[in-house]
Amino acid sequence: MQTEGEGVMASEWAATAGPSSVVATTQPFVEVERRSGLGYAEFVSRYRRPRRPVILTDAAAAWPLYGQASPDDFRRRFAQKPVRVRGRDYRLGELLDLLQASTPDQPGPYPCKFAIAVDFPELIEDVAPRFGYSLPDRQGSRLLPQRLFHGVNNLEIFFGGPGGEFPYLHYDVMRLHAWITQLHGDKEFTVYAPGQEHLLYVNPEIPWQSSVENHHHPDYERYPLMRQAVSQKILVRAGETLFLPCGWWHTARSLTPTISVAFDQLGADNWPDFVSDVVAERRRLGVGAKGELLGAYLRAAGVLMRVAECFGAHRRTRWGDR
Ligand SMILES: O=C(O)CCC(=O)C(=O)O
Ligand SMILES: [Fe+2]
Repeated sequence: MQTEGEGVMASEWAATAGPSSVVATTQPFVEVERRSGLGYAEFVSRYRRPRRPVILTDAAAAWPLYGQASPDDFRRRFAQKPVRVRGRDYRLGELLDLLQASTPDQPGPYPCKFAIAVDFPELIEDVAPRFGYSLPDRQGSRLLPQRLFHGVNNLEIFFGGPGGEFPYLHYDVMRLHAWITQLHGDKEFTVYAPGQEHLLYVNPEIPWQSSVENHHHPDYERYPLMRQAVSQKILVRAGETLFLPCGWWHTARSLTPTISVAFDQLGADNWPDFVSDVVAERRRLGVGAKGELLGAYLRAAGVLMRVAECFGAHRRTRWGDR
């Protein structure tokens, strides 16, 4: 189905119910399923290995913040907390007021995102343990130069209001797997399967981002190939966690006041993708020879990490532990 002005939509509200009631599609990729009580082995074989997104309804159920994260809860705990969004200073209570008054016509600021470890250290224990589906994670490995993650926040909290739209279409940098838990409200993700880069006007300077402005409503005169791109809308509701495998292009918008927690995962399965993006970035920056060396080191380190993982490495469930 292709509608003027909307590109190709695999389905509307692809995952509003369980696997049996997803909307049928004629598109080439499979619908996003909504699962609960999923076993780890099935998660790996059915979703992570084939790189198929899934919504887990109970992945974060053990977090103390689960079910306790409304704007009112945050106002009670943090109303006076100073926060900075897009160069402007607010108190969190004031920001939450703006977001609750936000409408699609007059949206409040978005994204209001904060590194939990830096801006909300009080919350670290409230979003733990890290759920097992998202492990192992190599990002904290001692074999991995941590400067590679400079500027990448690995555990973020987002506040949004109706009409708040994420500003660019992207995949998560360095091809990390993305995990996004919706603690409050409804957020709509628009996702594009990997392999459609030739239709998405990839920004040559920032190859994990599309250069299509206003991508929620693209200008198809200017970006005609976008019409052929197959997208899918996924509604993620309070309590649910979206797994977006590496390389899936996505963007999001809040339909109601929302609070979400997002983090990334780097495992053996997306290691080759990670290494090639890291090397390609060095090449793009004109330091290709250094990039090749780094790539060789990372490939070797990956072998060691794989062995270590057989003995339980990279399975820490506390944030910040290495
Ligand atoms: O929740 C959102 O607005 C999208 C977040 C996202 O994709 C990201 O931070 O990488
Ligand atoms: Fe993302």
